[in-house]
Amino acid sequence: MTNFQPGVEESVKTHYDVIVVGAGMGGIYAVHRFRKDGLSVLGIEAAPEVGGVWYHNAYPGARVDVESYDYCYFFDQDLYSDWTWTERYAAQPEILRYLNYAADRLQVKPSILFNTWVNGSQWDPDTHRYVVTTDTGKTFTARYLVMATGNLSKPRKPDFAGIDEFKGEWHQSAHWPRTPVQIAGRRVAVIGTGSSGVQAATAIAKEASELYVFQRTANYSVPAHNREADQERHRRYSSKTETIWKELTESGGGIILPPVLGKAGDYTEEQQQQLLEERWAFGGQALLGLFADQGTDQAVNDIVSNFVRGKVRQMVKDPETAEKLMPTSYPIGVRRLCIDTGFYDIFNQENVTLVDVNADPITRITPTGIQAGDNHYEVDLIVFALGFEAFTGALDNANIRNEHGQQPSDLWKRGPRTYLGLMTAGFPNLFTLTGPLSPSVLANMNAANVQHVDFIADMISHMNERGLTRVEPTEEGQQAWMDHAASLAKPLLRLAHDNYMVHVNKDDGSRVFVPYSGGFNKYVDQCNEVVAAGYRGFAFDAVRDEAGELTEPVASAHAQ
Ligand code: N01
Repeated sequence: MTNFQPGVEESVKTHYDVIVVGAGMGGIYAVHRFRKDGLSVLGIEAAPEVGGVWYHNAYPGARVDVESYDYCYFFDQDLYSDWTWTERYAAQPEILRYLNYAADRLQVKPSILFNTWVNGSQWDPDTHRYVVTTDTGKTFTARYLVMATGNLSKPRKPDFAGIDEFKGEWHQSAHWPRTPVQIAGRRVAVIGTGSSGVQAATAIAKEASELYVFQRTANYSVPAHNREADQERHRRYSSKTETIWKELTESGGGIILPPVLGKAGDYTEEQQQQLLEERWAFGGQALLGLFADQGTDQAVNDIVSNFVRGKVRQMVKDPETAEKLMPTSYPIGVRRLCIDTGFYDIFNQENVTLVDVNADPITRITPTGIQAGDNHYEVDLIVFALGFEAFTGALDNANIRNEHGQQPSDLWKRGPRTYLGLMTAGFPNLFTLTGPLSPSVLANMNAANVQHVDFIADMISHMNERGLTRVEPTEEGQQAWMDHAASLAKPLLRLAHDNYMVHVNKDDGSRVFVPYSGGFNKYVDQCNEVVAAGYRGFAFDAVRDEAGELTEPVASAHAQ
């Protein structure tokens, strides 16, 4: 297969204003926005087509857990209104179609080099450019490097003993093959019960002859109540995309959800239960934003956690299985809430067995199945849904080096350090979309990506209008952001519980909560304040000649 989409081959040149790595929802918008600003842009994508995680996570049952109407681009009214969602929570194939639709409409594909891995990015301090190399042997230079590679995009590899001897088929949920995988009539194991495992198991249970769900930590899951898309709502949004976008940026998660209803103590016990029932019936993330103090007060959190445990007890007929499925090791909302479409019900099916990995640890994969404790489970197919090397995995892949030969993760040994989640001190002109210390996994990824790209594009325009060629956070600016983010995370129950969102320093037990926890709305306000204060916390410079004069032309205004 060619590495070039039609139109690229003729136009490929070695230097660009911006290289955007990754062609998921962030990368697609980035290529569009930078190009619209009159910049020369090259997108580089490892996959043969756009989509990013929505290309790779093609496992059965994969579906968005933010309502479809909110999970799309709002910057172009026609782009919004000309698309029709079929489901309230779109499934992966539909999202991939949507992203292709957007990429085609915006005509970004010709600016993207597909089937190409970035395997090195070296900052050149003399020219203020990155030298970007690829696995196809091509080298490019770019003034700005924008990593649209996602924060949950490098899956953890299964490293179980014996895996190479397995005679059946195995796949990772996050690297699902493009060729159909037979499920019907086969004995299947799903290992992992985070959002991916819960979705995969629910879908696989419908077809497999036997399904073994290997659970290490029971997670809270609430029903999506997925149904046909609300076309009236879509029409309403279509007629006022700017207003809806404003609402998203004024919301805590970049999602339109029922509002927080004050503290739990404002209500009687009976009212609390009534409200919980209403949120359960609404479905999805709404349960997390009910009481203002459920994320900080253990007793209030218990009310919500116990409510969900009660639901599990009602839904799962076998009391022993129900007990194992009830999360007890952490408060609700501390880890990502799973949003399901009948997950608990599958355990009432004859063909589904829950395997408690804590009671019976997986000791090895055998040629015919999985050995867990004293039990051997014969299977034909294993699905690994083991999570991701969150936040840093994809960045490390690109082998980005500053002038001292360091990668960002070399400076992040005690937890990621960034300014606004967008840049990290020591790495000029390198931008990360949905990076650590931005709302990232706590916000609608689409909204966050668009906001980040707009911030970066405006900053580049600001620089071009002044002949500036280098930007980097100051140590003080970055530290102030880290302190601000840490102070917001400090009272949260979630800081004390291990999962991919918390970086724990083993020597002193100190913890960094990696996403920005102040809410998408507060984050957007902070970004706007930084800009209004003349890009407070950033230091700019320019390539100068021996006489100290600027060498780059000053752009009068950016193109439209
Ligand atoms: O990954 P996870 P995920 N033996 O890290 C288990 C987003 N997402 O891919 O909890 C046995 O949550 C591990 O066990 P434990 C969303 O942001 C969104 O499911 O570590 N088990 C856990 O159960 C989500 O938060 C959607 O004890 C092992 C599981 O593997 C994020 O992606 C859909 C194990 C990993 O869970 C990650 O979700 C899907 C072992 N050796 C994902 N190692 C949407 O709907 C790990 N596990 C948009």
